Amino acid sequence: GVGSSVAMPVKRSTAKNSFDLNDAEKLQRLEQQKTDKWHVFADGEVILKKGFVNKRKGLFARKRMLLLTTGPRLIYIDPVQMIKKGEIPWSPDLRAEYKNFKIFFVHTPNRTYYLDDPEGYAIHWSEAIESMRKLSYGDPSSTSAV
Ligand code: 4IP
Repeated sequence: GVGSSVAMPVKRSTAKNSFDLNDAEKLQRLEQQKTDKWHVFADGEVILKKGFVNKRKGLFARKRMLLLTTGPRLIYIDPVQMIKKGEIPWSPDLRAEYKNFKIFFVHTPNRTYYLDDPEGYAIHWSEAIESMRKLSYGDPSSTSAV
């Protein structure tokens, strides 16, 4: 399961995974989230996972706060200037892959994002993103398997 990578588990027997929030749960989570300093960047979505990552582009890496939210969205923020810098565009073709404990990639049709989690939770990130993809767009592997 994906429970280990999620901060706040959701108690609902019918949920496919803990990112699968119903409307009431979403409202409750949004209410709780108002005190979170990153809430203003979440565009009214529920933050499902957040953490500092280094995003490499060219020679340099920039420290960013990465938010995985409902939507789904992947938003990154400059934590010094407190400015939203961009988003990793979601599509059914997005794939997350981890290289090791610190390094993971997010592949999109037009770009691969090179990310590293200095705390060593790269696996959690890639699993959370993959879970969100399957929840949002379906799991191609599950139709043929089992
Ligand atoms: C920048 O390098 C930062 O890495 C930007 O990241 C990145 O934009 C720029 O790539 C890249 O040139 P410098 O800070 O050394 O100038 P961020 O936006 O997080 O600050 P994105 O957002 O696209 O990764 P370009 O190709 O987008 O300009």
